[in-house]
Amino acid sequence: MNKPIFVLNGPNLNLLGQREPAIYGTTTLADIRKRCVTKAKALGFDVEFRQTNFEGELVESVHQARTDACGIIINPAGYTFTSIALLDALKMFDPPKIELHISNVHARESIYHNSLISRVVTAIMIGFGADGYELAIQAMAGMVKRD
Ligand code: CA2
Repeated sequence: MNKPIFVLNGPNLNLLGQREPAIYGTTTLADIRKRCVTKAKALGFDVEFRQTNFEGELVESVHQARTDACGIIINPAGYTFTSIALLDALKMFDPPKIELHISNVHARESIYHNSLISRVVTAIMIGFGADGYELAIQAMAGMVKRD
């Protein structure tokens, strides 16, 4: 049995589905979690799904993933553009890692254009809305099986 896929979510994503539906859709994070678990199960994987509003907690989840996860899918939300601590933690995680954004960040204001973490991830999933999470699970399962 593979170790679980860690799906990590950063600040404010707990409010998904409650504001700005034109950008982020109407799906809640609880719905996304269910969809990830179902998709992963069909592919023979478990999911450890987390959300935090705290940078250090996100860093600690990445540390834990070094021993407990087969891969990381991470939507760091606002920390994407500010967190060197998260960048450093992800550098120390060797298995596959996917950066995910619900919205197409490149079609938005320039403050959302310069991800600090893109340079250290294996792949990026951007702009597919909530569906991106299931697509990322599928892609991650493929990468882990090939490893
Ligand atoms: O598109 C994404 O997934 C983002 O990572 C979301 C972040 C934003 O800073 C990134 O540029 C792109 C913001 C998350 C804000 O969460 C909300 C939750 C509910 C309603 C509105 C925003």
